[in-house]
Amino acid sequence: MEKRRRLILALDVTSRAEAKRVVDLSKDYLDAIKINWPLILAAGPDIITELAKVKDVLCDLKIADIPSINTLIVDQAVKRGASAVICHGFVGDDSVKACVDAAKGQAFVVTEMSHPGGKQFTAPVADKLAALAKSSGARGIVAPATRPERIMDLRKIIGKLEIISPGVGAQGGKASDALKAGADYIIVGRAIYESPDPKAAAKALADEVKRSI
Ligand code: O7M
Repeated sequence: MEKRRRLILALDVTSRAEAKRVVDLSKDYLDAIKINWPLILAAGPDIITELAKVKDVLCDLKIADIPSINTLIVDQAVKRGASAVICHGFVGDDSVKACVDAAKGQAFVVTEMSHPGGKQFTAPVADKLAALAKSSGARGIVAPATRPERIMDLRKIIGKLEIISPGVGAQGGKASDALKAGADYIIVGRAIYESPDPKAAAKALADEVKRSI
């Protein structure tokens, strides 16, 4: 995954045609595309392969199962062209290690989630989840743009691991705040794909990124 534009599109649309439209309009401003269950279920897993021809694809399956099943899931995603996967850490170090190994290190571990409910169960253990990401050999963590101060705290725990940060735009976070707090990439969905002009929305974010790094 390139680290030039620092912008990852969360492509949570539910048709192949809409996915293609949004990607065509925004791709010049992206380093990667993150896909989640809505698009995979709507368009089928071949969408991973299709999008991987355009940009690096992060498969956000938020994998959270026993190690043997995690391995099978990651193998399927990688076989279809995923550059990286996203897994949960609360399932424990063996489950995370299974993802990291199957993805050859290209796994990100979710820590404190960005939505209000993220404070309830994930926030109290986020530091431990970040430490687990580090000890498991993961590529990085997912940390909330809605709470930039937590990005700073988590950075202290993970050192040079990467931080990808959702919550910009529709959830109220600001790209500049997340990047200044130490995020390597921002993840943005609705603020781009629900915009009447996804190209202009992606460009505005790219400009904000440039001003912030
Ligand atoms: O920009 P949005 O709010 O439309 O979309 C945010 C995306 O980031 C969406 O795809 C979520 O699944 C994802 N996300 C969060 O919003 N919060 C989190 O704490 C974690 C993620 C995520 O990407 O996890 C990997």
